[in-house]
Amino acid sequence: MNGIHRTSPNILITGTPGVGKSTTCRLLAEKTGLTWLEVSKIAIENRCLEEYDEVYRCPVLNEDKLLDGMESSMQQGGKIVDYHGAEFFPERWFDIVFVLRADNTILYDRLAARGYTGKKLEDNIDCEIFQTILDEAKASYKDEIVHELQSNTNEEMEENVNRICQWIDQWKIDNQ
Ligand code: DAT
Repeated sequence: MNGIHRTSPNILITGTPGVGKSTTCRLLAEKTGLTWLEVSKIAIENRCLEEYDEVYRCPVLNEDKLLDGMESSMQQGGKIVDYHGAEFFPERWFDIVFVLRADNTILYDRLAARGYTGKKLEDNIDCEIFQTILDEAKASYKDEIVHELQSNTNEEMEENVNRICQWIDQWKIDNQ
């Protein structure tokens, strides 16, 4: 099914908070003209956040409502989806999945700079150490479409963006 009805690919950019998803997606959208969809923002705009989880100090996401709201947009293709999770999207939505990774100390500094503290900071660092999102992506999509990319430095970010742009160009040639 993947890609058959689309003239431009759908890409999932995932990874622990702070690994560089937003920055990478912004650059990619500028370079390629594809549309960057920030799932966390869509969840707020479409009122998909429900009761509050006291332990994690964050609202609970109504996944079905979120997915229903994104479906027609995803069917059009040409979307770069940015989310810190990989498992609840329909597999058919994506032509490729990139999991951004960062070293723990670098990630720690980025999240501390963002104001994360205590359990929230520790949980996110653990998430990266245990490669939770990479495992989630591998469990949710075919192995051959899941790619891990290091995102510690600006040079690596630039390389990642260029690599994804090349992949998009090739996809368009292959799917004309
Ligand atoms: P995310 O969207 O995954 O939460 P982000 O794009 O907001 O991450 O990045 C968090 C911060 O880290 C931001 O200040 C930019 C910086 N950053 C991210 N990736 C980087 C990289 N590869 N090199 C240097 N800085 C990076």
